[in-house]
Amino acid sequence: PTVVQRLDYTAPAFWIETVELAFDLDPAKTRVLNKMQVRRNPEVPAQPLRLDGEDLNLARVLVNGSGTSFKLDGGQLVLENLPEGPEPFALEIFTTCAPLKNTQLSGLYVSQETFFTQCEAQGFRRITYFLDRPDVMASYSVLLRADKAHYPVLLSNGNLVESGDLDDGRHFARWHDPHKKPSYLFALVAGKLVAREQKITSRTGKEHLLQVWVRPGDLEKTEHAMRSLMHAIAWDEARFGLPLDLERFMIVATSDFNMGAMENKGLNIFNTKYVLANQATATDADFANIESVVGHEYFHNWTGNRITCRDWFQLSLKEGLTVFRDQEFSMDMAGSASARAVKRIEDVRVLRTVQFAEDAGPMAHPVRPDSYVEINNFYTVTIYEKGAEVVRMQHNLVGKDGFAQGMKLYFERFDGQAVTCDDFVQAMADANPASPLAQHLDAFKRWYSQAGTPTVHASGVFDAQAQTYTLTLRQSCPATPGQSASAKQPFVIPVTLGLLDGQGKALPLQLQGLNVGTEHTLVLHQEEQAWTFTGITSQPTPSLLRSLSAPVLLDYPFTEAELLTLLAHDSDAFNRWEAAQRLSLRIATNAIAATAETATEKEQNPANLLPQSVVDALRLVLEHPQLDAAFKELVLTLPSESYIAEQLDSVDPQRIHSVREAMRRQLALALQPQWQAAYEAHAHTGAYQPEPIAAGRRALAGLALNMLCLAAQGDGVWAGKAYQRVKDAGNMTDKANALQALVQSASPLASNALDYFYRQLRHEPLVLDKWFALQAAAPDVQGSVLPAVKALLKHPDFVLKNPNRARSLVFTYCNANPGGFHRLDAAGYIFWADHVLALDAINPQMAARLARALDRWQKLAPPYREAAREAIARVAAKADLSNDVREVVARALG
Ligand code: HT7
Ligand code: ZN
Repeated sequence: PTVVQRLDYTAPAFWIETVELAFDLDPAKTRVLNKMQVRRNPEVPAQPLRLDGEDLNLARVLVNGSGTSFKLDGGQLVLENLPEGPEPFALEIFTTCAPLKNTQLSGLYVSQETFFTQCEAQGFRRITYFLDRPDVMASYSVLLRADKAHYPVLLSNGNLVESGDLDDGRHFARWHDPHKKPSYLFALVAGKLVAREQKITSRTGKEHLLQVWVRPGDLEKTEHAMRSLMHAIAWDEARFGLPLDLERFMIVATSDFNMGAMENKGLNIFNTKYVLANQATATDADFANIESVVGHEYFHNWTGNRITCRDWFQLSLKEGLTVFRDQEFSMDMAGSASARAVKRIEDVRVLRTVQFAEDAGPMAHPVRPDSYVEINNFYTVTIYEKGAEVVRMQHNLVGKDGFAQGMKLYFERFDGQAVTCDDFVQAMADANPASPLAQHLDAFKRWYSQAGTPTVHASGVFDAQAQTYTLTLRQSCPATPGQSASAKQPFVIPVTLGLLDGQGKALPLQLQGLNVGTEHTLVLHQEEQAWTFTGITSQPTPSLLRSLSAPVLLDYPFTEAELLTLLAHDSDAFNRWEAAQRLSLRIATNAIAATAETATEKEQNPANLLPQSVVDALRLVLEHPQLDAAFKELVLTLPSESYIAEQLDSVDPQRIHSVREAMRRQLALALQPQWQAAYEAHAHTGAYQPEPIAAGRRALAGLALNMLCLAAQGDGVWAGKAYQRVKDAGNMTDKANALQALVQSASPLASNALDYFYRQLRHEPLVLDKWFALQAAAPDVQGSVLPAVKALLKHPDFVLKNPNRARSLVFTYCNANPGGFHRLDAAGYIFWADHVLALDAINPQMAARLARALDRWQKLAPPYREAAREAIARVAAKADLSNDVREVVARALG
């Protein structure tokens, strides 16, 4: 397979100025006539025009109305005898494709008798021959023709120009997009759909029509998506002065979709999971995700669509920035400082469990990668989440207003263009010339070019006589594929900190005689630097990297007393949570590492791993009269098994599982009265509203019920209450939490409850996904999960071809149930390999995502390691593997 290199970028040899597409939509054979105005790029030496194409049947090519010679070369259509000179010429290409056979869900496909397109990153070439690259921006006019009875709604980007009836029961619609766009933003939809509509007037007095299109019957589940869209529009205008630039903005939902959603200009296409919600079918997390994904796609309208990427190596230019924007949107919508902190903790949890693991594994790559085989493999947590952290650091280095100024300059310079990550950060620095970002710009850019998670090693020295506290920070970054540790240069790392006195009070900070308040951001830009705080009269406790001010690991030898002080008193809610995580993480990793000979007395008694001091501190949090329920739920949740695994050099997944379970059981038993009180105080939240305070209360009630069922070993009164709640709960959050409590405590009532849930909600596809996922994540009592998963594969509601369903069962088992997946008999790995191969024949993008479940096999302890390697090798040995899967397994094997 061809490796694409970032440094090989050259401008296109031709520009495509206008595109007129005419579709005769037919599921078996759709005809596409593509008329383009093309001109040579005078800045590039003359060469043949090479148009991308994939899975197309070519019927005819005309240049200025006449037939012409052409070649087909490795999927590309090559035209050599084109008019000389700078004048545009007309190029017409007539092709057909087979949407019904398109199980990859890239290009034009059919889902539930409706046509959809997915063109990012390289799906447009599966619709017609084209310069399918993001720096070729054209004006699009689209004519759609289809049978009217089967496809009464015909949608494409921009504005509806004309529509009407044709012969033979067919009809047409003509759309024109007033904005130039790259081909990856093209979209069409045709089918039996209905819309929730909303007219809005922007601040400038312009009228806009908003529509959310769904299948008939789903309309009442669109209220939250529409409300989220209206909030997103208002937010972008208020925070960044970016208005909606379209008369009509449409969202369409489909149940067959490879990712979450797609920001096609004016015609966003969404996975139903991120559109459809009512209280009976969607949890609080679903409601929050809908708000964030609707916001994310809408924000792309400026960051991605108005200014797009020069090439796919710049993907984080739009994705990192847009994730940062959706995170800020969700925080602003959440309102209170505590709710903002909760959102930040949730985001950091994903970053640390998934992105840090990616950064430490075989698929590690810089935020702006240097090479790829299959671009679809690079829609990663590094591009998205780490990319967002890199933008967040810029935001923090220039300040909120400075960031808004930087965005303004970015749009003044580049609106309507396809640009690079460097262009963004340069605009940010130029708009803030006195900022630390501008001061350290070249070094800051290393966040885009160097992969790996840096560690900040911190040490502090208190000098009682001099009344000073000297903090020394040193940074290091491990080797990553293609980048040795010694070749890496220092990153620019903003470290936001405070110092607490013995009573946990924030100390005033003085640096070089200057008062800098009680919180300050140090900028570590060399390998090692030290700062001396003056006027410090007693040994302080440092609260470092507040709100995770940089995507780094912190190595500081906290004492238990320091962590308990931070947990009880830090003014930074994030670091309070962090202190609890550190306390339990340390206990878990020590217990996991302990052998029969080295184990302490506590470690020999797994029922008692957490010391009384930690249990007491957690009890205080749980009983705290002022803390929000959502925050309590986060503090009382132990670090996940995969996060614990990341801290270890040699991973025995079963050992991690049993140690964490022992700690969970200890917390369940030790805090039983407090769990009961928490449940009783929060179990009933009144009329359902998907807002952060009530959602936090439901989350804490859910955790409490889980713990109460666990403490009772899944039996007795609490299991009975949970079962009743599965039956009675008036909202999906409480119902799903109660079902989870029964399943996770392996209660004898779990099976009846699952049956009840299924019978009640079997007609709701998104709820069925939850039902499959709950079972795939169940505890592995006597090796029961894999047989249960295999039985569910045969369930009449299971469809491997449907990505949501495959994710709910197969991906959940392989990615989210380490205790069930990492079996001593290797049957989990065999199952994984079978399904990577089965999926590869249907949908390579999905197969490649599943393939990543064994990314970290090198860390596994024997016998898991060898068994996992064998399974990966079996996949790699398959002859006709897709490039997608081949790239992942080849990198895994090293
Ligand atoms: N920009 C969108 C990416 C996306 C995508 C990429 C590859 C294959 C299928 C896809 N569906 C959507 C989504 C986003 O980040 O907003
Ligand atoms: Zn995006």
